[in-house]
Amino acid sequence: ESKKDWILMATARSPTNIAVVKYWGKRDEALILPINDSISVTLDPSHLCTTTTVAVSPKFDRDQMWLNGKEISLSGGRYQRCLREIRSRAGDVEDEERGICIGKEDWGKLHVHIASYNNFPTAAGLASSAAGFACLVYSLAKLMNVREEQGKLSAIARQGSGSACRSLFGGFVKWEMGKDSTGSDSIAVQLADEKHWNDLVIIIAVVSSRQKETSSTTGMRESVETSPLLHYRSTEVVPKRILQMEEAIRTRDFSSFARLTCADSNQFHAVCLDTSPPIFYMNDTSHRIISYMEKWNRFEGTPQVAYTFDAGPNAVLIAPNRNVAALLLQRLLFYFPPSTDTELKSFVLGDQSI
Ligand code: 2P0
Repeated sequence: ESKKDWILMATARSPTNIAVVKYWGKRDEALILPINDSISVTLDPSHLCTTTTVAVSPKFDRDQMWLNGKEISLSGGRYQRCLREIRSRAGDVEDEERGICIGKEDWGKLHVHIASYNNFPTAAGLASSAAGFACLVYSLAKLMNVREEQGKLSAIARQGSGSACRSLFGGFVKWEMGKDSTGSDSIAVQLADEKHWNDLVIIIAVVSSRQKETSSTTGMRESVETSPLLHYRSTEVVPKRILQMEEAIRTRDFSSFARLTCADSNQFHAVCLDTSPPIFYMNDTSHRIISYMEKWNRFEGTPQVAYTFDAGPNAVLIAPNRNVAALLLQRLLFYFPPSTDTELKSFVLGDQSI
């Protein structure tokens, strides 16, 4: 057996996250620095997650990556930046049993193979870049023995995709926009872990699995360039809303949490409409879901469910507990029978599943 036959691997799994105070707009496109803070909930890792295995071997002659079994190009700036940032922080790795010894100076000469899988259909129109880059950065850091705090790793994942920095933590997570021009303080911090409020139930109604027409990256660039509402939102609205949301999460105040979540989703889509040319992410079914939820909440007097929509028509619905979630599912199935274009998926925070 040749001395060059060894291979070393690491595997990681990262869930996606759903923003309740949204990130929309960059102040630095290359470093992916946002114009406001954002807050998200990380989903249970058994749903909507990416699993990535990274391997290193002296036999590999170039970096290569496969997504769901199909080779994809690593030549994009975002992949290159993540790889470079991790390599520059690589440590020594020793496997005495197998006689493998990699000094930190060796990592620049070694190539990696990356195999990544999403446990949900990529075509389902659900965000995959957040889980994907979080998982890539975390698995590479493990392989290369990078001894950085999770916050530092989040700043690297951020350079792959902004929302990815928030998937490095479970529970409720804040992405602090930071002040620094290098992005060193634009990092994710955990506000509360996944046990803090684990009776919340998140239901994702897949309204359409069509690929969105305007990518988030392009959409937010156009909003920054043309929307006066976005400027007002990022300077006047979000700073206060972040404080209120932190308080609602800390005290598990579902009414406030739901009001803030819905208001923020609606303002984000208002910004999209305020962009020139306007961007439409929601469709008629999305609007019908909002009307229905608003009616239900108004009828009960206090919010029973929160809704939020990202850069697409799919609804993310949050119920305070399993009883309300069951009622919600029942009603959704009545108003939007699965024979139409709405497909229901349920996701639960914590271990249980309905
Ligand atoms: C969010 N979205 O906070 C917001 C809400 C979509 C709507 O983060 O250019 O894929 O890679 O930084 O992270 C989607 O944007 O964009 C997103 P890039 P990303 O979750």
